[in-house]
Amino acid sequence: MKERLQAIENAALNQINEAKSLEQLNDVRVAFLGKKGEITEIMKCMKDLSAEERPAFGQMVNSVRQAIEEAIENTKTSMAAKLREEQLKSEVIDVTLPAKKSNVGHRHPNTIALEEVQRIFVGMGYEVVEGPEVEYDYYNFEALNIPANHPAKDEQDTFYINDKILLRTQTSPVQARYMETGKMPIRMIAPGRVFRSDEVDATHSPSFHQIEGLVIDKNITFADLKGTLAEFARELFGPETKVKFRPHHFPFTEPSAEVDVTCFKCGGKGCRMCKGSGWIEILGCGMVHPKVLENCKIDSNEYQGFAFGIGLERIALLKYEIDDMRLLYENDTRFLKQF
Ligand code: 2NM
Repeated sequence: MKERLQAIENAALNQINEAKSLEQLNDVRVAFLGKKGEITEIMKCMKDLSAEERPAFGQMVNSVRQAIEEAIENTKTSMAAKLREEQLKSEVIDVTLPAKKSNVGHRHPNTIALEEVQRIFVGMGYEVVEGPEVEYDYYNFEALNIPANHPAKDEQDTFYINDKILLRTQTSPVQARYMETGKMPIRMIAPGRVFRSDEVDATHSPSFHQIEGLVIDKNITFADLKGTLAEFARELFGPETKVKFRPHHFPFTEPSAEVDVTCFKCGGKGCRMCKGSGWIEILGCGMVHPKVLENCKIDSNEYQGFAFGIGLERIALLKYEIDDMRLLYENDTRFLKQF
């Protein structure tokens, strides 16, 4: 009996030694310690032994079982360690390799110009207000005193969604909506994307950006308009900048004007930048038409105001001396990086 047990132990230890994988090791465990394994089998001999022989036999079997279990456990541990080592070797990371360069982006010239304009007006106490790009015909045209037969309303110039809904052609509908709320006084700018059915060229795009301003209060005059825009021009183009108001026509303002500034490049002498005139046009403006005030539920006897509209791209092109608007939309990083 003793010899048989010893033979079982030897055989088991041999097979454990030879096992090449965790699976094979498990097979050995089942063959010797499993429910139908050799150890279980030999335990059945117990019944043939006398009561005196049984404890010694039981101890022997247990010590063989323990030896096998231990051997399996140890082999398992060393196999796992070896496996892990191989895995680490195959997944080696070279920490001395230079890191991938991450490209930090930078603000678009439009954004830089917008933030500059916003900074100036916020500094004068203006609120920045946004509104929908898809707008009612009513707010885009009718409320602003642009009649149904006005050429701007032509399908040639405006993107219509249907009879009543369109892509806004200006940001003044934001101001019409704001006036309707009845919050007085108003000092606001409305920046945002606008749409006009234009062919793309160096100075036109079907989608561009505007910043429109609006001030409504008691006793607002054209002098307030002039002073405000002159200060704006000086902040944007430098303290020596002069402004010139040329009479113009807009349906939503009366009187209306276009504003030129002295060329920031030549100071007014005339150069390539200002095409020799010494002046550069930068915006349109005027006193808000009483009809617009009434349309927006404001008593035009009590309140007056002025408004202006600035093309953002125009300011960006001027400030950064870019000669083609398309460059602003191509998003070639080699170009954008320069500003
Ligand atoms: C311009 C020129 C003149 C303008 C008018 C209004 C409103 F909502 F008060 F009627 N907002 N913006 C305006 C006036 C815009 O753009 C060249």
